[in-house]
Amino acid sequence: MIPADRLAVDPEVAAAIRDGRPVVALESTLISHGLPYPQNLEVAAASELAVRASGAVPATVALNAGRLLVGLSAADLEALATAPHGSVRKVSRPSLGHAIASGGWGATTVSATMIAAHAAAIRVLATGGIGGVHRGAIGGARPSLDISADLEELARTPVAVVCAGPKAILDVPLTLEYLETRGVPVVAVGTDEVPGFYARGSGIPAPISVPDVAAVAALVRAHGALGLGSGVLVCTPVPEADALPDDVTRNAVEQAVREAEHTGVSGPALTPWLLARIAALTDGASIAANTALIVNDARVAGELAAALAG
Ligand code: PSU
Ligand code: MN
Repeated sequence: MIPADRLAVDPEVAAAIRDGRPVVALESTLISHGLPYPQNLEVAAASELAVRASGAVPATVALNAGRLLVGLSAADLEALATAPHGSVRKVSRPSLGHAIASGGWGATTVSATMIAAHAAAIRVLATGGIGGVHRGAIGGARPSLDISADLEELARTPVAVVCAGPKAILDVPLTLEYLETRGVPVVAVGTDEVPGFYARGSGIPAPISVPDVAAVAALVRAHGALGLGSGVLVCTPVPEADALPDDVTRNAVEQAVREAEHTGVSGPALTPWLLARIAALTDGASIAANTALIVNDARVAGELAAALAG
């Protein structure tokens, strides 16, 4: 458990949690490492508004001066979004202790945001796309074994994470296998396919499919009541109007992954590198899809939190 002196919960967020009103945690790595300025700041603000429009209180999570902040001010969001490249750490479970000890700003990935949310008794989190099993992680001449800490966190921390599917840069079938092995339910809302991040579909049947957010809430409640300890991965497709054409995505992702191999970029730097490269290869079209799906996820997460609180 995170000690109280390492956790700073914003007063509005704390009051909502205390009163049993709906709250949604929002991760911040997509602000510092996932999107360029000014789109990162726009999407952070729009996500908070989308959560509010759904009747919940937003709590963007980050780390500063040795404490996990649950709920950021507008000035905090701006500081994160405009920080010079490389000055904000990307913080996940393995790097959380070091980041706290070192001070300075840190942006939380899904795994670190889940830890903070759980410590603050927040049950719902929104992101763009979760991390997962990277292409080439398993098999091939030299497997990288690059598997996101997000997956292990979902296996051990009871928070519902709303996303638009695993990121398209990943090996999506292996990511789903990993989640199944580790006991994480993956539920798609309003579609039979696993949502494909930039695209509405992935061609992969969803392990669980439900018609609407009310049904997700029933699943999350039942899963939680069993005390199994794991989270739930909720996948909702990018809005139709904002989706990227399948061939555009496929070509850009394949080229970016090939270039990453040649360049030798690896570890926590890999995902931000790939997202930035895909943005360049698609002339920014991927950024428009990414921002739209993030805000949509925040909206759905707000509805889910409201349904769980009601
Ligand atoms: N969704 C996005 N953009 C992002 C991320 C999610 O649309 O940048 C971030 C999340 O913070 C997620 C992280 O936890 O990418 C995964 O990084 P890695 O593959 O290094 O675990
Ligand atoms: Mn990794």
